Amino acid sequence: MSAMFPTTLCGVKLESFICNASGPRCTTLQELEAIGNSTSGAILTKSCTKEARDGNPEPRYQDVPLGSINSMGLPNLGYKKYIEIIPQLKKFKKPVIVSVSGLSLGDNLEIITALNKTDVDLIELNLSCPNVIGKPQVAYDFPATENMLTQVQKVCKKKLGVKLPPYFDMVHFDDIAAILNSHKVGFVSAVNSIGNGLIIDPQTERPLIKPKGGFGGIGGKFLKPTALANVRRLYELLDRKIDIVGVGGIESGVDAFEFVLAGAKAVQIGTAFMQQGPKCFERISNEFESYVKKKGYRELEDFRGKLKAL
Ligand code: OXC
Repeated sequence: MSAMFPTTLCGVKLESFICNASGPRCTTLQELEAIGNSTSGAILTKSCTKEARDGNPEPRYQDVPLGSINSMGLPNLGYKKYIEIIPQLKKFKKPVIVSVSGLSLGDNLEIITALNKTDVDLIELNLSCPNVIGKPQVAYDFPATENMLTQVQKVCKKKLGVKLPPYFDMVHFDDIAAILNSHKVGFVSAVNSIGNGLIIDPQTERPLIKPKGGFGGIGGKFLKPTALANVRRLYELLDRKIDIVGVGGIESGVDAFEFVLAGAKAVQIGTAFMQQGPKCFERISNEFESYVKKKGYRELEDFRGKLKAL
């Protein structure tokens, strides 16, 4: 195993800055243990809700040459189960992060209050799932996001991060950054999939996935430029005390390098992890190591955020 690049997220130490994204292969204890046994810098769970969910009807995930489309609909074991297995996950001696995606403000408050009493290291509050039928993405509604964070910070005793959707307008970057800067947020994970894309199979004349007439979250290569732009703009706008985790289309060491250059302190792997399994963390880490060594860099802080101007 080659050298890993350590980092911190709100003061919590990660042996490697390359971690799994919430979503693929992180729902069951077995899947989470496989992440524990990999070089992923943390174990991040599937977003949990108050009750267990089966999620949306299948087919609900498809790979395509430029990435993936999914409309999983938050299938998960329910937060109580994740609380029960935290002690087993802590045995891997890496930070355990629970992703929380309650279907209402009240659900989020209940889940976070329960997590306060556990050994979880960090909470990632997912305000950006595009696939729950009838539920808009909270983080596209700025007053709702403001209210959510105000209420959550009243109860949350753990270090809290927020999983953001991709933003596409400069004004929206300003709006979300102002909200995040005025609340007790320790990190942001930018970004979730691009919501409500449609991929059609011209042969069968049908969409690739079943839920919502084929509309789903777009991940992988399609997403990388948008994700990089979100990381970069948030790096410019957020108070330095808010760490940024880059996620969106990272499949190589060079991709990870670009995210750190844009300002990310850690990166998460979604589609590539889904496609390749837990070995992808070590491969991306090795590629990253040889790339930055060639450049003469020794640690992330040598180049983090230092994107050059043209
Ligand atoms: N983003 C999420 O936040 N959740 C999942 N898909 C996605 O793209 C899901 O469960 O649907």
